[in-house]
Amino acid sequence: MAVERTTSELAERLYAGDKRALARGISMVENDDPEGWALVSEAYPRTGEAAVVGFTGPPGVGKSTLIGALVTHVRARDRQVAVLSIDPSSPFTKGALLGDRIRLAEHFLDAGVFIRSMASRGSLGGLSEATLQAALLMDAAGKDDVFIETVGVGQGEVDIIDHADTVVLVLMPGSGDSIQALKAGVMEIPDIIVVNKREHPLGDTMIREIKSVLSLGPKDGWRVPVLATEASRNEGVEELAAAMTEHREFILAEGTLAERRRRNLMNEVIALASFRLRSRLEDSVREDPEVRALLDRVVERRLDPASAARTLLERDF
Ligand SMILES: Nc1nc2c(ncn2[C@@H]2O[C@H](COP(=O)(O)OP(=O)(O)OP(=O)(O)O)[C@@H](O)[C@H]2O)c(=O)[nH]1
Ligand SMILES: [Mg+2]
Repeated sequence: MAVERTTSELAERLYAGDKRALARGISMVENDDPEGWALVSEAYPRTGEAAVVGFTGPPGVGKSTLIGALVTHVRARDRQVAVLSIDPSSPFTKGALLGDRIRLAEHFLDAGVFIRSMASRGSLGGLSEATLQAALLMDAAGKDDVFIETVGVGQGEVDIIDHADTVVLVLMPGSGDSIQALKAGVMEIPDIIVVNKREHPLGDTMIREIKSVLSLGPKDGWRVPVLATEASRNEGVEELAAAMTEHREFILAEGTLAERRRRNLMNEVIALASFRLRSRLEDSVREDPEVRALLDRVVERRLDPASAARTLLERDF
């Protein structure tokens, strides 16, 4: 007889911090498996405890190395940690995951560390959806810290960052991408800015440039610190960890954390609902002759697009 595994059994294992249960739950949500959604729904009341930090920045600036160093730092304080790296599957970052395996290698065997990568565009029609579910499961599994890594230069990374309590923008000196990120208004996003590879000759210049851009305006009363690190030698990592803690304390004290989470969760519900509506609509366009006939009438100029859309929305689908 096959062993029956109910969602609840899986949930119990998840709460106990079982890595395999967590891995399985994440795979289920990644594959849009209803059991995965049931698991998240069961585990949801247990979430909200983890400190979720998003790390974003151009390819190759040292995000993974920095996260690896931070993992060591938080483990020394006996905190449980999960790392979620979003693989953008871009030609520029080919091999990034293999690289992460190496950079995070020392942590793979640690029972207190869970490391997972996810494709940025999954079956769920967007990165944020599966990512949030994965982060929730990590939270429910008792992780104190959840670090999310995502590559970004412009606006694309904003949605993933929407799930973080604290956003760390990582840049490096002498990189066109980093300068572009500075100019692209990415400055609106971060709570902390890190210039990694600070040993680079242009390190100080970069820091000065960032500070002058920042002086244009504070963010919600929080002064965005600009830190310099050399992640590969563990330099400046203590200071970064301290800044992360300080930011968390600040948003907790100011009530910004609650506000931010409320906004993010509302956005999430709307995003989920829109995504589901959209796929139902697309299904009906494919499968429903009435809908196809409606679209044909638009093509034949007998019905205008807005009226057709209104008719579509009035239907039960
Ligand atoms: N010189 C120097 N090299 C570093 C430093 N930190 C990381 N590196 C190196 O920079 C390269 C890229 O580091 P990663 O940590 O993979 O960078 P990443 O931002 O995660 O890269 P992607 O995930 O591909 O976007 C690796 O070869 C690291 O060893 C640093 O402080 N100084
Ligand atoms: Mg990386």
